[in-house]
Amino acid sequence: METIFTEKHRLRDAKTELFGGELVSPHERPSRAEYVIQRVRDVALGPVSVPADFGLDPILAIHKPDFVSFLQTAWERWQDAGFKGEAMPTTWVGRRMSDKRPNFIEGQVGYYALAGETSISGGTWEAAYASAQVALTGADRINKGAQTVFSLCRPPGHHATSDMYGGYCFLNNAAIAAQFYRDTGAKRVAILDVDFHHGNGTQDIFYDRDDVLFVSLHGDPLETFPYQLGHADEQGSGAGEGFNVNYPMPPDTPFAVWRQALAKGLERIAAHAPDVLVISLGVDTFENDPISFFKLKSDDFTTMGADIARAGLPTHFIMEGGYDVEEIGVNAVNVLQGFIAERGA
Ligand code: OKP
Ligand code: ZN
Repeated sequence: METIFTEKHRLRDAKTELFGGELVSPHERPSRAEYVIQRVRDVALGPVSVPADFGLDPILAIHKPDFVSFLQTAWERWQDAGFKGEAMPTTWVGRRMSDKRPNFIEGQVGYYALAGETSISGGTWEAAYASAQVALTGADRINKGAQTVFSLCRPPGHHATSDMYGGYCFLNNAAIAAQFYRDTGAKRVAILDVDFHHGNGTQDIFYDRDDVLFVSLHGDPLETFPYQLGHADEQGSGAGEGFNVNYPMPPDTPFAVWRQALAKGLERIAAHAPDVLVISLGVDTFENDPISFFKLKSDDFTTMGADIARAGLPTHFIMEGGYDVEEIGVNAVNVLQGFIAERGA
């Protein structure tokens, strides 16, 4: 299996995350990707390639132009305003308030943030852009006939909506790849999100569409981030009715239970008969993840990869979360090795 990776992910290196009322060193840190690429090399998973540049157009097919301009300029404008720390929201578009976009950067940060933990720092846009290109390059490989590919994206993407960032995400890499497949000939795409957290951004982007099926397994949003989306009764709207499938699960869910939801999700995906399957691959379902509450063990990730392989579809793995940093390489690559054991490299 080929891995797409760029060192440009290091440009996303914020100093602060708002966590429990403190500014802490971010859970989503550069060493995450380094542990994963090291493991890819240690087990000789396959070739590692740098991404090509597909430009802004496939990003703008998902994200609103004003949001992209905001991400491109936010750090500079925040500094120009004289603020000393990293850019973080202090205001919100609360219930029954105006949806008008403020002019001043402080107000714009609040306008475009869906959560407050994620600071914008120098290099964030450049890394997010490169991460999207890693996803697009993977999609291009599948389009050229690869059965599978691993886009080692960082920063992650599944919380980002068409016009909001947060939850460590800026551009929705999986959604950008899925739309790229549609725009290059695929009739139907399925996205399976196995990250511990609900992929609220991906759900929101495709909620009224029947061409991109979204299936997500995640911690019950009544108990964990992103809190305001991911319930089982969110099934799509309009033409998209029935094309959004959520499996929220409670604290301490073990793999045996999680795997039953995976089986149901894969059945729904088979019924959709997609041309390609995109996996939002978070490994924060791990038992020792510091911010999550499922109980998967390292070997379970191998089984997960084999289960996904048996769907028999061209499969594009896109890296999302996983914060037990020293184990993230083993756990993520276990999924890929489980896939290969079933289907070949
Ligand atoms: C990004 B991805 C923990 C608060 C953490 C943000 C989580 C973002 C997860 N008490 N909030 O892995 O889905
Ligand atoms: Zn997550």
